[in-house]
Amino acid sequence: MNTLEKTQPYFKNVGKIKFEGPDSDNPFAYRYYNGQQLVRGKTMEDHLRFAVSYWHSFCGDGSDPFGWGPRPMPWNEGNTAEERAKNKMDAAFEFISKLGLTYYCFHDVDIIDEGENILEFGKRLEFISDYALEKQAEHKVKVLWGTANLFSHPRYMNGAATNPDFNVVAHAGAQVRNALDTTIKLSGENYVFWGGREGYMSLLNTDMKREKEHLARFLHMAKDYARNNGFEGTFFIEPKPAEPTKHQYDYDASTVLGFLREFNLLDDFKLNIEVNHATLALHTFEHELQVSADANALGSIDANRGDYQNGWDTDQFPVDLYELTQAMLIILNAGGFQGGGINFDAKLRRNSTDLEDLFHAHIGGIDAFARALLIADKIATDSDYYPLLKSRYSTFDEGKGADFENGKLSLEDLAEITGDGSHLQQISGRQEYLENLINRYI
Ligand code: XLS
Ligand code: NI
Ligand code: NI
Repeated sequence: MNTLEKTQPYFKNVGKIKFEGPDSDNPFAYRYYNGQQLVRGKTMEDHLRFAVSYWHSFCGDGSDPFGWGPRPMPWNEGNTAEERAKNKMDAAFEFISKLGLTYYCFHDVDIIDEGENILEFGKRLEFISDYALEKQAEHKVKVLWGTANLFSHPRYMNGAATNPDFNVVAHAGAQVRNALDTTIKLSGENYVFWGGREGYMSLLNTDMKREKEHLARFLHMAKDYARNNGFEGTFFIEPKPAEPTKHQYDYDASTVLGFLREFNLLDDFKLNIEVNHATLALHTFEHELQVSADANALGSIDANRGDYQNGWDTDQFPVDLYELTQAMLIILNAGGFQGGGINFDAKLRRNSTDLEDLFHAHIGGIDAFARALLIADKIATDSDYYPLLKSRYSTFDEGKGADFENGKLSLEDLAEITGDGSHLQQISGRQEYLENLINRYI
């Protein structure tokens, strides 16, 4: 008996997850996510574009700095890297299609082990991407985005594109070229750069200006290569302020937008906003979404949640309706994602060791987002939320306020208009009213 017969299907106790409505008491069903349901003339599936992330769901074994991984991963069996990679891919596609989802996201090293060197890694990627093409066709599953892991291997300890040693930068380039080839071959819709080691631990040994210029040069090369090889999707940068380095160059959405503008990359790059990275930067998720949307650069999101007591990237599955509703209000108002979707960059807790736990985690996250979408849509259509927000700025809609916005006034004009200042009124910001309004619709 070979390994395949022994272990497949991997998730024997779970069938296809279906929509059963809010009253269902089946833990393996959706209560709110109904892919084909129309919301504002668009299906829920098209609004949300959920993706499963390969690394957390099929590679992470639950290890932490204090102990090795307790997680059972029956798909890790196999005598060769190729066999193990195929088993893992079988498990991934079984899982994605049981959830009824359309997308997955991957790093190059997630889908097959690197092997001895970059040349062997390239051959292995060709092998496993052939298999991925078969699986994608069979299950009607697509790639939301691909990426290269330029942070785990010790060779990148001083950075990848920002490494002070050109030889390492060149190696990173080879790895990105292969990851782009793989993404293009699999018709990946987007490509992500998360600068895991692009930052510094100490300024004493860092020429920050030169490193950032190298990063920009590298991104231009990657973009040019992909465009010349038929890639029409969007590139995303995923901001994160710290961890693993003390200070990462892609600190937050504003910093990344400034960088993209400075180095003339804004036509091709948008942002991938991760909840737990926003909170690490001491912003809310909504803040980062709004900053991106205002720059017409809200590309995609990595859905997860931090922990109020722990100050690191805990990557828990999203559950908080109050926060997600506020996020969905911004996403809806921005007209949705530019090319991307909702990737669950989230992992099971170390002590969640049943195979079924992966289903509970995703079902919970999917339903929480679906519900937030429905609530946000109701707030947008039935409540006075948007009119109230707009009316707060109504003094700029006509007269002198409009002249101000249109650049028709000088500072002297402002002084003249205000006179002795006696006509100023006290106008409430009504924060508590608005906070209650969100709760009223949940
Ligand atoms: C890590 C990042 C990573 C990226 C992809 O914190 O979130 O998972 O999403 O490299
Ligand atoms: Ni992420
Ligand atoms: Ni993260």
